[in-house]
Amino acid sequence: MPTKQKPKTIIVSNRLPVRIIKEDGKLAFTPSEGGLATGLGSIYKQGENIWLGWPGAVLNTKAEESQTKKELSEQNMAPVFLTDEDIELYYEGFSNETLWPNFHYFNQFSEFKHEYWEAYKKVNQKFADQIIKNANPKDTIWIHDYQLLLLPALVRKERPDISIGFFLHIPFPSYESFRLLPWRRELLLGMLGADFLGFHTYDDTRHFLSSVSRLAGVGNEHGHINYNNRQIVADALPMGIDYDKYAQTAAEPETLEREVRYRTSIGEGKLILCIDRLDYSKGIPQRLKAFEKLLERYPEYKGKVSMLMVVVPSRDQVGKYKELKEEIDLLVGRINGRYSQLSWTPIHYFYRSFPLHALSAFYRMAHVCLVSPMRDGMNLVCKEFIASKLDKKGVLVLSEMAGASKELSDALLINPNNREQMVEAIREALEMDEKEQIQRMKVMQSTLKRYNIYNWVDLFMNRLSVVKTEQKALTTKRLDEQSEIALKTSYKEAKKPLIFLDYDGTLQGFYGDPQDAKPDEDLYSIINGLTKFKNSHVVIISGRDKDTLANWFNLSKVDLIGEHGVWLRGKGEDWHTITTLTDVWKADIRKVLEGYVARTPGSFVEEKDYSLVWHYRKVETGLGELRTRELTSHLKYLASNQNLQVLEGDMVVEIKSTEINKGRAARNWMKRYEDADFIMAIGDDWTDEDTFKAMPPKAYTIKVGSTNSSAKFSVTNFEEVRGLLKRMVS
Ligand code: GDG
Repeated sequence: MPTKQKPKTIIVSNRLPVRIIKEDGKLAFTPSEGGLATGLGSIYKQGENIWLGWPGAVLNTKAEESQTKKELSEQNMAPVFLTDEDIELYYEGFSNETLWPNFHYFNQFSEFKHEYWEAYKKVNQKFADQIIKNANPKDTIWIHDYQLLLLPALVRKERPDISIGFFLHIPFPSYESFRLLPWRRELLLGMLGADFLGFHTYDDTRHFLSSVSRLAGVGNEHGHINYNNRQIVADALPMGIDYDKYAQTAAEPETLEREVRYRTSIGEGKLILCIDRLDYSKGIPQRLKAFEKLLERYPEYKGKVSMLMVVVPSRDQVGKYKELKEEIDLLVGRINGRYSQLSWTPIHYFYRSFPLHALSAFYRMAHVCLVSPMRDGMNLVCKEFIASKLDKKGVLVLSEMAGASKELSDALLINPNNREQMVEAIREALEMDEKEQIQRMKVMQSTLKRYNIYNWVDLFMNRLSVVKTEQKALTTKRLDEQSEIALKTSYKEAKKPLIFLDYDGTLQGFYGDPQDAKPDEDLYSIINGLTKFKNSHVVIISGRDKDTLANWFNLSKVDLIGEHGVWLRGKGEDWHTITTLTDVWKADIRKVLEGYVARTPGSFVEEKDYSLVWHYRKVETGLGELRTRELTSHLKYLASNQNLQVLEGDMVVEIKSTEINKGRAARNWMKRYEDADFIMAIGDDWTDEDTFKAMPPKAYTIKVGSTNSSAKFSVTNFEEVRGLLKRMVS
């Protein structure tokens, strides 16, 4: 493993931004500058940073491989070599025949083949091995797209603390589509190896979070997922384009010359421009049919309006793509055959790609840009069209199924399945007055200028680094020998110690029946030891109901705080409460909970004075977690306007008033013992986080279990807590 270098960034994607051409047994390397490559250029070309991926050709000899390695390393790239079989099964197979259709809601085309899956795992591991060879623990890794969904977790396994970002360029489908994949859980757990996950739209993010919650049993709070003691964030970060590059290209002499040339050959009629890769997700036949309908319904456009359609060749040897190509050829032939005039062709159709200046000339010439995919992660063509419109004249007709529609609400938005609507939108675009065209274009241009590709790259890297910093802040240090000595010293020197102890999971383990978790002799003797030590005040601060606590600790000289802070009682005193509370909400929520009990064998409802608790410790593994997800989203909806909070504890979901929390009660109790000169709080679940946060800076706060906490220290389990408490008084 390389060490002691400055931290670097490693970009990882299936393809490197390079083209390798084999000619007469020689290899030639040319950069392929797509939008992503341009944006990421500001990163991977710096210092020791690299871009890692497949170079785009299968190499046959070791000599070819070492030449490729050498030449690419001069351009800050590192190759991952793939075989013909890898490409066939991992790339064309699992990535493009399984994931692509599923993620674009074309499930009828999705192939579920075991050999594809095996190859996908194997190639993701190949990528992981290359990363591990290159990566230091302080490096940042940014992984791109659906071909590498397993990669984040594979890297995480070998480099537990490294920063990993992931961006998905295609849609993340709704749970209802994603759940159809036989390997759905493995794919999600693979993605959860990342620290920050970016998606083009809020809907993609929402779909991802819902799948994580339902399939992996891991919930989230506003996109923050706590998984394996790591705080992961998922968010929408729509990708932009290199705006200035497209605006500049549109003004270059080569573009203007081309425009003149093309106009001379096709005449001055209005143009509807469409540019896509050959793919069923792009809605090409649907769009052709809409254009045919337009000519049928509005014959005045004959001879005056043409469609300029560029379809970039892709996978046309594969069955479904071959069929699509044939369908497009037939439709274009039919429409042109039916409507062509000697001086006018309805559809100018090109099945090939063009250089950038030709594309730019097309963007300039187009009166309407028709972007009508059935599904598209983002779609950059529509953004490039807008950036190229220097005179701000032209109209974008955009499918609401493209991610870009969320940003470009000044386009004419259409549902690509609604032919009538598409026809009328094209007509509206053709007839729109110039003032309105300019008005709409202005708004879209200023959005795209601001949220350009460079801004996107910066935002992504910043978010990732913030997530990582927050993670570190939340990672609690283990209570080691030295810290324990300091704790004991300050305890022994104190005159008035105050100790807050949570009960379940902190002083006692968990039992199927919560009543079985009553204190044992060992625990009583620990508590008695603590209460006898100087003028100690020991407070049991628990979610338990007050009667149980009173019953269990009747003979101990402890203060009690029950129901997460509803009820408080100093030793020898009566219970009192610090808030005026109502429980009228209980009847409605109880009904909901009982519905879940009926459907979930082993679960039950506990009623406390001011809260209701749904317990699922005895429920079949997996089912309880699944129901919890369902129940919490159901309850959050119900609770939002009733001043209630829904808390997830250890195998419980608790509903109570927002006014109640342990922090508030602890603060109240600290006022009572204002002269306390040693304060300690120990707890295991996230209701105890409120206690930790209420503590003064000098207090010792100790989290039991995970290390993800705002407490200062952590210990592993309740046995360790007991050990510590015994040593404190010995
Ligand atoms: C994925 C997602 C998401 C097209 N024809 C020619 C040509 N192009 C260029 C366009 C544009 C790019 O190809 C296609 O843009 P997409 O947005 O469709 O991007 P993809 O990489 O195919 O797809 C997509 C994107 O990732 C980014 O996250 O938007 O939803 O599927 O830049 O200009 N370029 C040239 N000649 C052509 O004939 N030179």
